Amino acid sequence: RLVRMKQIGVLGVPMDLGQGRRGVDMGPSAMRYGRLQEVLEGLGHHVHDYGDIKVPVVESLHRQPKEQGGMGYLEAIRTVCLDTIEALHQMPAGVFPIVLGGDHSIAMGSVTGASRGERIGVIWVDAHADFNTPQTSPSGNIHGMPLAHLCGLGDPRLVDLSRPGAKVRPEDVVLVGIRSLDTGEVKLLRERGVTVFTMKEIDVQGIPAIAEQVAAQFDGFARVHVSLDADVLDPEIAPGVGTPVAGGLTYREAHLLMELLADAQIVTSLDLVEVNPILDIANRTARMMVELASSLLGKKIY
Ligand code: 5AB
Ligand code: MN
Ligand code: MN
Ligand code: MN
Repeated sequence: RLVRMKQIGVLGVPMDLGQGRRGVDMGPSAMRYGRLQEVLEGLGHHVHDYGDIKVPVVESLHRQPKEQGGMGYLEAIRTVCLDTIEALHQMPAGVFPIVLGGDHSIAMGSVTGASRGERIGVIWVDAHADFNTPQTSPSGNIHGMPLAHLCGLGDPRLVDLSRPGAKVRPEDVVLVGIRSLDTGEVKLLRERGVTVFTMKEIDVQGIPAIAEQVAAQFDGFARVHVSLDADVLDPEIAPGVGTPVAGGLTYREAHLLMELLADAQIVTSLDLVEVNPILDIANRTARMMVELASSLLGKKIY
């Protein structure tokens, strides 16, 4: 089958405020350097790069200590997410947005912006669920909280971005590749009825069966967003991440998931997040993310 040509809008969000390790703000540069635009144009798509959202430099901000009730850089993250939503709303309807992180806290902006105020399915491909609230978080790092906030749980300043309340229904969320959960997250995910495919399910059922269930769940949805965290990949093939967890997706498992989602023709927007070039080896992780985007966007070798 021929690739259906898309208008793709690339937006960089060089955010590193959601976690403690420096370098993840360079993710957008690394993926652009990894030839994202050329690769997608090579598939026949039209790509427009909207540049980067402005993110304050960490040294210029005052971090409130956790014990004083502060949550790191919450206000700055909130502003960046609002700007991300605005930038996505500026893209013409029908454009397929690819949002380049940055740490995963950007997804509160990208998913909200991509939803354009309507129902959206979310496929969260990650070693982690990112379903902590400020109350359950063991680290206080906001990159471990975006999905909970999208589902309406946690700090109202992050829940009520652009309009009050949840942006995503928990039953419209599927997690894939999970292998590290905090106690509070397990409880919340169960209570809210989120669909969770851990690495165990991937080992037992295989990617094809899981991709089929995901496609069935989102059949008929006008909008489905894939949020791809580089740490879902095995650290052996994707060393450039701040929170590596052993036992991740292999090269082929990750590509097959993207290829089968492409075949299902359900996905309408994408995040590529958590690439940290400082921790990487010769930009391997960024290039891997570019290749995965290419598989999701219809690359066929035969
Ligand atoms: B990532 C942890 N659950 O909340 C926490 O990389 C890790 O966006 C979060 O998936 C990892 O700090 C966030 C321990
Ligand atoms: Mn994540
Ligand atoms: Mn992760
Ligand atoms: Mn991470």
